[in-house]
Amino acid sequence: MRIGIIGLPNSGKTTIFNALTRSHTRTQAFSSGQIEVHTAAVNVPDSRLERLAQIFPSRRIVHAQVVYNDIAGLASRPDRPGTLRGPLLNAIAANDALMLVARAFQDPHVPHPLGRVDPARDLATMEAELLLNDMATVENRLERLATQKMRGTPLERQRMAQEEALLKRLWAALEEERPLREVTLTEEERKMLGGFGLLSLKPLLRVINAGDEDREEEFAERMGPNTLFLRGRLEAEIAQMDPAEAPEFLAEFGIPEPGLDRAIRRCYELLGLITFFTVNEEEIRAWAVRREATAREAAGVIHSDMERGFIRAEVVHFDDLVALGSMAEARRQGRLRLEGKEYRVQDGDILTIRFNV
Ligand SMILES: Nc1nc2c(ncn2[C@@H]2O[C@H](COP(=O)(O)OP(=O)(O)O)[C@@H](O)[C@H]2O)c(=O)[nH]1
Ligand SMILES: [Mg+2]
Repeated sequence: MRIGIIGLPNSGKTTIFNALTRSHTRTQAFSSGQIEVHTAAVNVPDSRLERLAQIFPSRRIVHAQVVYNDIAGLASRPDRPGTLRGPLLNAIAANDALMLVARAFQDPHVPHPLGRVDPARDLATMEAELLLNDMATVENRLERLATQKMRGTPLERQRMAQEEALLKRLWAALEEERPLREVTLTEEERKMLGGFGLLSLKPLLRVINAGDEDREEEFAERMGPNTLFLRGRLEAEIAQMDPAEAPEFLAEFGIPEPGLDRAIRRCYELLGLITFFTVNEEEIRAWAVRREATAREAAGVIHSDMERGFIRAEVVHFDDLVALGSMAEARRQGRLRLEGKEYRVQDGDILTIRFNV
């Protein structure tokens, strides 16, 4: 899973990137406005892996991973929103979800590109920029279709007519200032739009980057859906600490759970992801798959050969295995089942895929 961190200059994107990835990327009070991308992968915390390691000793633990991209350069002139092109558009479009950072911290030493701290306005500004950008993308595509649809085979013309109808629907939503993620689309329509780099189609997590002394309650009424409250600088400092010392600081500042964990959990919810596990002779591993995925789809997350050659899955749920203590006991009690390709994978399932190639 790839998450793009975007926001106005000086909103604290790099600070939050550091907090969420335990990185040490330099932050700067005067942004250059240049396109700049920092990338880091982090393990998805999941204490069930450590528990499984007690049942299956001397195996390597492999976490699922999230990749964060800290992307500078969007809305470097918020007074004059532009249309994104080339590398910046590609850098944003390459993510599965976007994290939009809005500054809420006050600091006279850090200039605000719009003069005054106002996170609600900044979120609106940035979201409008994503919409405008999608309008330009849809418009370009419609113009190109208008000239192309006279040509081609009947089948090609039919496909282009379908695409045109779909794009007109998207255009209507954008004109009403509705982001494309609110438009109901079929799987097939999503595929059709896959390569277009439509930014408002991506799941969006809004992040309020507050000062060290701010409290979440103060922002409660301004926090819309899919909004995460983070004290970026504080969280970045805690993320650099010796893990043994961190709990005391978290308690002192009333942070129930580090931002790193909370952000990932919110992204899983936003993207509708669940976790399943595999165990073999060498490793115990966690994987992410969309909720409602079938056993066959889950196999495809591991390897495309496993999806193609899928025969069946042996399934035991983490809770059952932990309660019974071993695979042998789970088998004896009938909790280790054989499931077919249509089985809906549950969060916490441990899967062994049988397949042939
Ligand atoms: N006081 C305060 N300063 C912050 C906070 N978050 C970021 N900053 C400062 O704001 C400036 C810009 O931060 P940076 O993360 O580089 O913003 P970016 O341009 O969005 O990547 C830096 O000087 C940071 O130290 C915060 O929560 N509180
Ligand atoms: Mg930065």
